[in-house]
Amino acid sequence: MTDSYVLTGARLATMVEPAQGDVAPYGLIDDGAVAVSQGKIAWVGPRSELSADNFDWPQRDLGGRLVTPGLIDCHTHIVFGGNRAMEFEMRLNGASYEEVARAGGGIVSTVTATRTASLEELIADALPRLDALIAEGATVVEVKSGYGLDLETELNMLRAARRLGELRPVTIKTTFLGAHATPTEFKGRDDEYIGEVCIPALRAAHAEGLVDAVDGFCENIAFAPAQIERVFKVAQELGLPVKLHAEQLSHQGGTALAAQYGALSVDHVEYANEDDARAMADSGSVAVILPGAFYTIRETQMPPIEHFRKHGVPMALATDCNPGSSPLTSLLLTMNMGCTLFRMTPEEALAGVTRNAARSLRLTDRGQIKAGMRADLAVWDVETPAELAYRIGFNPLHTRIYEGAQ
Ligand code: DI6
Ligand code: FE
Repeated sequence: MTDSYVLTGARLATMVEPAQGDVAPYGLIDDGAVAVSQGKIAWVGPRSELSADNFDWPQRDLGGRLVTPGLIDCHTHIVFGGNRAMEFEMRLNGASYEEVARAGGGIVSTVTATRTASLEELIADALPRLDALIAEGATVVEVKSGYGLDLETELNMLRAARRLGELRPVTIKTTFLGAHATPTEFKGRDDEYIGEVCIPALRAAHAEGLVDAVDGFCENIAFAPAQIERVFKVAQELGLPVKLHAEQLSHQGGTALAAQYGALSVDHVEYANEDDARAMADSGSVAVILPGAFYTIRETQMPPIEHFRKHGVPMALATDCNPGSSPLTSLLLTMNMGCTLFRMTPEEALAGVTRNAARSLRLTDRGQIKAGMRADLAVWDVETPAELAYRIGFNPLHTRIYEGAQ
């Protein structure tokens, strides 16, 4: 396609912020047009308002198809070595947690496989996962470290993530997650791990330009708020934004800590309470809802969606793609799960993988179809936006447009 063109015959789910309360659901424009130039959106509106003297560029009629912003997966761990199918099978054959652990299962096995893999292998293993996301219209994918847990492998994971963004037409945002777990060699010495490995690795990764944000896992099986805070302090000193896996399996107070540090997002949050929701509203943090993990571990505590709604906390939805608790590479299925498991509305689900996901990554030019934004778009063979969340295991993507190019 030429540099400048106009898409017509499009039903646009613009997903613009309903700030004035005068926007239709989904920011819908029924018979819309989008003018694209130099990879950016130059104009958006009803086709009837598009005049030849405005945008006299080649037109492409989309035959009434639905157009949304390109999808954004704002929480993934797609870079890792090996997989955990063996332990999945062992458990379903009745093995206990201890038996799985003794057979070398659990997060430790992924750490071993990730440390053993070369940079090229990490990239090659992650590509099919990334391609699955792209095939459903993803134009931005966040990728975390956290399966290296030593300096060199944490850096390698982030290098692999950056390389993915060069190999595919997609924006990769990298997140340092050194505080994901304590590796076996530091067993029972969490504080030493934070001081001797995690923080030096963060500094080294930042010095190499590999870090867009800093994350941690605040949980009784991972790190306490005081340990996470040590990492957040360094992030703050380096001028890096923070986010946190918090209140996934129990209430540890991670959300309050994250809010105190102005976190971009607090993720999982099944066990968050109304005070946490208030704190997140005050700090402007996005609640990243991860139904794939909830489903996989057969959690029963639902995230407090009502509190988030009541206090105006923006909600995002993401795959949490990881080999243990969420081997999921579909944002469409994630949307369906957000609706069916958590009673999110289809409009909240779509906002969760577009506008609010962009916000959780501090991407100010994505996630909405609006003049000035990047022309990252998804064209779907559906009539209504609710169809995206409604179907299970069906991919109606027609065309994906990345920075104006198809
Ligand atoms: N939350 C989770 O559910 C996992 N990590 C995290 O931060 C599980 C990671 C794994 O089991 O590999
Ligand atoms: Fe995660």
